[in-house]
Amino acid sequence: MADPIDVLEQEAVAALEAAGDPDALEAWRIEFLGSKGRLKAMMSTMRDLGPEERPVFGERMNRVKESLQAAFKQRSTAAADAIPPMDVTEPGTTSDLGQRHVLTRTIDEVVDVFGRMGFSVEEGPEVEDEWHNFVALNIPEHHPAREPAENFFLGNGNMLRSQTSTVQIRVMEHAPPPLKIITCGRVYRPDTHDATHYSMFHQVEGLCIDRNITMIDLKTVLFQFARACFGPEAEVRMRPSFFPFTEPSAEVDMKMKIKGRWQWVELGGCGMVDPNVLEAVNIDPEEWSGYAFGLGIERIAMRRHGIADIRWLYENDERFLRQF
Ligand code: FA5
Repeated sequence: MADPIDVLEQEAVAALEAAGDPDALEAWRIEFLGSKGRLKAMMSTMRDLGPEERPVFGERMNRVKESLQAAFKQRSTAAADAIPPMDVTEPGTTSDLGQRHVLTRTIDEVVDVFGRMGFSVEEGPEVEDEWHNFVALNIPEHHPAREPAENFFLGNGNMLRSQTSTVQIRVMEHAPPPLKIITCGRVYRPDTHDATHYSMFHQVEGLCIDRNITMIDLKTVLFQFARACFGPEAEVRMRPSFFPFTEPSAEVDMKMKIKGRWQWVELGGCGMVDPNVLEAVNIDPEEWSGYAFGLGIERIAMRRHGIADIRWLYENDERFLRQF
């Protein structure tokens, strides 16, 4: 009958030779040398032997174990050497890059154009109180702009701001004139969604307070903006209008080429800051005057990029957004 230690050793050596990769080598180690492996199992049969056979058995088993451990180490080193080194010059896997939303880019461009004309950027909260959204802006209590149907009131005296003109007040409350600022941000109105209206949209508001400011300064700034934004042939037109916080007031139209045809497009409102507004923030209207304007940023982006429907800006359809 074959000696069981010899049989185990031969089987182990043959299996080790057949194990070609790191996974197979690890499986071999567990099978033969592991704590529940075959060598351990055979070792435990020693207790069945007589006292004179035990040392011989133990010594043989130790030799087999040491020889298998050495063979395993040699095989493992050889297998590791056989793995081809990583080629760091190979092209990596690429992932899809995102890009900034067309509205974010438009805001950056608007800030850049006004920045070059000396306007600094201010910010204000989207949750506002009625003082900043209406009262200080000379919008009296029963004015139609304060109707619940025209606003998102929050029920605690606060509301979602309906215009960025709120930031005019916040800036003038905290900084003395002269002032030359813009602010870009979201505003909210319960308007029905259609191709040109959304219930959340963005405005850029400008405010300049200094001595001897006139409508000419206002028109010059809007004209420079139109040219920077819509090309060197763009023009600006002001149509008389009414806003409670400016006097006189005007609608701002810009003339631009759309699909090869020159068109006047309404972008916002503007005017000379009403003396009542200056008084509400303790600025002396006898000494200081200024202009303000507010333009719709979606409308600017739509005209610049030929986007026919404002709703597309908010659908998050990558096929649409990737075009810009
Ligand atoms: C105002 O909001 C005034 N605060 C502008 C102003 C500022 C006047 C400073 C004088 C001095 P108006 O409600 O017209 O004005 O809105 C300005 C622009 O916001 C509009 O011309 C349009 O471009 C844009 N806008 C208005 N409603 C929407 C809407 N529902 N969706 C998208 N854009 C809109």
